[in-house]
Amino acid sequence: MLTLYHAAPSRSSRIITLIDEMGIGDKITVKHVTIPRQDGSGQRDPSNPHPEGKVPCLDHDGTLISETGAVMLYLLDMFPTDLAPKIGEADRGAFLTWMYWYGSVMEPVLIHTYIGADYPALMATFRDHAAVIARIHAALEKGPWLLGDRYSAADLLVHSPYVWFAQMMPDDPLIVDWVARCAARPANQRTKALDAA
Ligand SMILES: N[C@@H](CCC(=O)N[C@@H](CS)C(=O)NCC(=O)O)C(=O)O
Repeated sequence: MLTLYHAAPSRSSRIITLIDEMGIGDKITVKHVTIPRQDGSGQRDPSNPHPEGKVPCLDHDGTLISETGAVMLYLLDMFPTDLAPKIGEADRGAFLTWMYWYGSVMEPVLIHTYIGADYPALMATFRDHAAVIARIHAALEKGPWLLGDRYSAADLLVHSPYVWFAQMMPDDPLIVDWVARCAARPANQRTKALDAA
């Protein structure tokens, strides 16, 4: 049995969108939990099994999967669709690179940039927002999606912070248009409506 612990809206909203895109809503139970919000509202939910009380968290028959990228890859491997290249397909390496780069480079860089943290060690480890933008821009020059002709879960994940962290949107028409294309997808719109409700 698969159970997703979700707080609306949050990083786990991307898993709701993925489930919708993949058409696997009947295979997963979604449990709504509360989380402490940065505005001081909300609180940790004792029913959420995530070790730090965060979302998303996926429970598969007692095994917990956390970290957005890992939850996405787990579902994409379990229920293969066109949303991800399969093992052995040409784009699999590029796809994995985007999925891991998002969590280990892009999100940290966005947060460091937003709070104005400017330390040589951060730059050496993660590079900066200009490097993040350059990487996305280079892919979209071949676009319209990160993997070229094919929309994938990498687009779903990588575009997302520019929607909820709009002040970080770069002044780059290629990226602005791509974020708008991703956000306009029906599954994204449905999640937005559900989160609002
Ligand atoms: N790196 C994690 C971050 C998860 C995360 O920070 N989720 C937020 C919601 S957007 C949360 O649960 N915050 C509650 C808390 O910090 O206690 C991921 O991508 O899954």
